Amino acid sequence: MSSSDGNLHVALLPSSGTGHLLPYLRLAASLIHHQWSLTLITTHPIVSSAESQLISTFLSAFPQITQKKFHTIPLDPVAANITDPFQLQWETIRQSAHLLSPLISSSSPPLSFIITDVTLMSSVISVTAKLCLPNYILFTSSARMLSLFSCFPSIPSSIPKESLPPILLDSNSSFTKNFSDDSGSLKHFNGVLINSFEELEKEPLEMLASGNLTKGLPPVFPLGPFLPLEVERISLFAPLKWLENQEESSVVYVSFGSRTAMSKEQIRELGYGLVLSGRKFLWVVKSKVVDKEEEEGLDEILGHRLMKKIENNGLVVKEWVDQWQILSQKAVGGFISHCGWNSVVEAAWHGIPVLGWPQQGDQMINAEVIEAGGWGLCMKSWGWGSNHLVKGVEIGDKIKDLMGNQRMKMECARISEVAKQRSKAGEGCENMLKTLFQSLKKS
Ligand code: UDP
Ligand code: G50
Repeated sequence: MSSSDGNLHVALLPSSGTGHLLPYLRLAASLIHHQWSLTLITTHPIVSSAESQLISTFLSAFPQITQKKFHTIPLDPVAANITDPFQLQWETIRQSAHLLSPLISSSSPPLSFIITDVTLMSSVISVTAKLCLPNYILFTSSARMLSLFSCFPSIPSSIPKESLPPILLDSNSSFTKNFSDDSGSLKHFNGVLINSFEELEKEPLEMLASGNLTKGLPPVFPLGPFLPLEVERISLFAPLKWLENQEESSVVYVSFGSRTAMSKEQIRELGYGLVLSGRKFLWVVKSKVVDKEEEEGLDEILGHRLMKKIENNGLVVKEWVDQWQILSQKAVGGFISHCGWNSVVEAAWHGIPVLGWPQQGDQMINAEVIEAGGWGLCMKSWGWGSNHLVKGVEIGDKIKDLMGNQRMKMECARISEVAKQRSKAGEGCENMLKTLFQSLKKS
C-alpha cells in the first residue's frame, strides 16, 4: 500500500470466545504489516483461560499495539435468561457499549476507524455514529451465513430452514432480538471483512456482491484465508510426537472447537465409534463449555472399559492443542469437526476432508459450504448436538466413508492449493485492503 495510509490508527473490538478473538489477532498481525497503528480493545471479564493466554502472549509479541481495557458492567444471568457464558458476555458487552465512548475519544492519535465484532454490531454503531467514526465489521462466520444474516428475518432460497441456528427459531430469545437488530444495522457500517475467499465460497460471495440479496449492504471484503501467528504455537508436544509415528493420511483428528461440550453419553458413543472405525485417531475431549471448569479426568469421562479399548488405537487429550500444527501433519487424513468457521477454513487450507457434525449456531450452514465444495460431509441426519444421541456404530461407519473417499481427497487437494497460493502471495488480502482504504477515503 502507499505511504499515504501509513498513519492510520485502527481500533479492534473483538467479542467473547476464542473463535471470535483468534481471527481478530490474525487480522491485526496483517494490519501491522501495513504499518498502521493499532489499538486492541480487550473486554473484561474474560470468559476462558484460552482467551486470557492468547491476549497476553499476543500483546507481549506485539508491544507496538496499544491495549485498552474495557470493563463491562456485570449482568445477572438469570434475569438475562442466558445460560451460555460466552453469549452472556456478548450481551454484557452490548449493554455496556455506552462506556466505549470515552475510551474511543481518548485514543491518541485519533482513531481512523474501528473494526467491530459481528455479535456487538447494533450496540456499538450507535456509539461510533455519534463520534463520526467509520465502523467496519469483522464477520467471524462464513459468507453463506452472512447471506442469511444480511436479509434476516427473510431466508434466502439457498438456505434450508432446518439449517438455521436453532436458537433463531425462538423469536423471544435475546439472541434472536440481537441478531435481528444487528442485521438491521448492517447498512450503517462501512464494510464487512470476512475470513473467506472466492474459491471457498464462490456463490455466496457473488450473491453478496451482486446487491440482489439486500438493499444497502456495505461492501464485503473477503480477506481469507487468515493464517495463524507464531504466538499461537503452544508447547503441548505429545500429540505432535504421536502423529510423527503414524502412517501418512491414516489418522482421524477429532475436535469440536473451543466452546462446545458434549454430553458424557455422546462422548462415549463417539469413543466407541472411533474404535469401531478401525482407524487411528487423535481426539480432543471437551466436557465443559468453559475450559476453566474442566475438572473431571479422562478416566471418569470415558470410563475404564472405553479407555482400555482406546489404548492401542488412538491418543486422547483434554487440553488445548495446536490445531494448525496438527492439521499440518502428514499423518492426518480426516477431521471430525463441529464446523466452527475457523476450523473449516483451517481444514480447507490444509486440504483435510471433513466429517461435519454441527452442534449449534452457524455450524450447519458452515458445514453446507464444505458439502457443496465436495470436500467433506455434512451430517444433517445426526441432528443438533443437544437433541439427539448418535450411536457409535453409525459414527464408525461414517469415519470409514470419510477416510476412504478418493473423490473428496482430490477436491481437498484442489482447495488447499488455491488457499495456499492466496496466502503465499498475500495478494487477495493485499488488494482487498487497498480497496478498503479507498472506500474509507470516500466515506
Ligand atoms: N483451537 C485450537 N486448539 C484447540 C481448540 C481450538 O487451536 O484445542 C482453535 C482452532 O484452530 C480454531 C479456533 O480455536 O482456530 C476455534 O474456532 P472455531 O471457529 O473453529 O470454533 P469455536 O471454538 O468458535 O466453536
Ligand atoms: C456464534 C454462535 C452462533 C452464531 C454465530 C456465531 C453467527 C454469527 C452471526 O458467530 O451466526 C451473528 C450475528 C449477530 C449476532 C450473533 C451472531 O448477534 O455461537 O449463530
